[in-house]
Amino acid sequence: MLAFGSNQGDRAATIRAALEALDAVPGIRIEAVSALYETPALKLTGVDHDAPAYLNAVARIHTALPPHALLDAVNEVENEFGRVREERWGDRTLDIDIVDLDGRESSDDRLTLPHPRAAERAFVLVPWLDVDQDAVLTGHGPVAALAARATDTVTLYVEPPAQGGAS
Ligand code: PH2
Ligand code: MG
Ligand code: MG
Repeated sequence: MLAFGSNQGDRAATIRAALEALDAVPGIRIEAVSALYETPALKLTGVDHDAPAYLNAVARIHTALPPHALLDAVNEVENEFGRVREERWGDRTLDIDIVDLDGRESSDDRLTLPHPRAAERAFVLVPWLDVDQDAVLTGHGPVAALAARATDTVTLYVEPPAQGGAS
């Protein structure tokens, strides 16, 4: 499972384009995508209602790539969409996190699986339920139970209609 977040620029367009770019990588197939959710920015100091809100989504993938090759591909797509690594948890055009890879548990200096903070983030758990109601987060239990406990708020995002066109 991959999680997408954006709180800068055209958030929905960026997430959509990133999904397409990843699906085009040999060895990665996007199998299912959640709805988009609008979520207040979570900073190291807590929820920051003054920062631009995020759009978040998750995608179920099938991949033939080993974890670090997948991470390389994900980082490349982040860079392609203008991600600049500055402040930790700072505003960003695109963040893609590997949340879970077939229940694998591993950790090194580049990648920890499952994602260490996924268990308490409604902005990951709620969209995850869209693509798999029975999902289980390795080491933490059913995603539905975790989502019920998470305290951050997520709102289903309905895209504004395109301007112009036929009337
Ligand atoms: N990602 C972060 C930090 N804070 N807040 C929201 N609402 N959504 C995110 O995806 C997010 C965040 C670090 O990756
Ligand atoms: Mg993240
Ligand atoms: Mg990240």
